[in-house]
Amino acid sequence: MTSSGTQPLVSEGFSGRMRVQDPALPPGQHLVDRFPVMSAGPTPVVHRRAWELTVTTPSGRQTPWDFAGLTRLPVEDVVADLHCVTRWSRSGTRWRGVPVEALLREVDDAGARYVMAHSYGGYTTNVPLEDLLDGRAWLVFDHEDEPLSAEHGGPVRLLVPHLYLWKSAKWVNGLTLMSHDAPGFWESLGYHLYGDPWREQRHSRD
Ligand SMILES: Nc1nc2c(c(=O)[nH]1)N[C@H]1C(S)=C(S)[C@@H](COP(=O)(O)O)O[C@H]1N2
Ligand SMILES: [Mo]
Repeated sequence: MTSSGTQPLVSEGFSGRMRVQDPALPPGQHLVDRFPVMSAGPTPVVHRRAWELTVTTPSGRQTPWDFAGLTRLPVEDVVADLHCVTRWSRSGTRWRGVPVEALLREVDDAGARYVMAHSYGGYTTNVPLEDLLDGRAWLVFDHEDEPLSAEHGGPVRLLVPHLYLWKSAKWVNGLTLMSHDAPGFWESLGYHLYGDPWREQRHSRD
């Protein structure tokens, strides 16, 4: 089986199993058209008006944000490829949100090297602080020109597209700056602490 033109080199083959690696995708990933919902628990329903997020510094100082405050920050349109550790990827997904940097700029991050993202419902995931800076991570609230649906993390989710998608915390409600790294929910269960899809950092020993 072959594919050509702009079609990626993904072949389902007659067995439905054979896949040719697409050089535009991280190793072991294949493209899907639909947007799967991957949630470890029930979907919290939080309205934009009720949404709150707390930024906590290493010294314990807290800065609260609400939706109106978030959207007063510079809003950006983002096009990103998504890579889930369960091996599906989506290319060219469109989002609107605020760079995480814009929130962190307002706080004293002295001594901070890592961030724990917290979600409504208790989900957590850890990311190095520098990975949230320089236009590489956003707090997003629109997807494909629509308000982000609850099942995909609305009203606001973290988007860190250069890491596996489990790092993109849905229903985000906290960013805690830390001096040392610590595992979040999936990382405590054996997922990689960093999660670079291009280096296939799926599990802690990868
Ligand atoms: N709060 C929260 N965020 C989460 C999850 C979750 O269970 N709870 N699942 C993660 C995982 S494993 C993936 S692959 C993506 C899935 O996002 P989607 O449901 O929009 O596809 O969300 C990530 N963020
Ligand atoms: Mo995932």
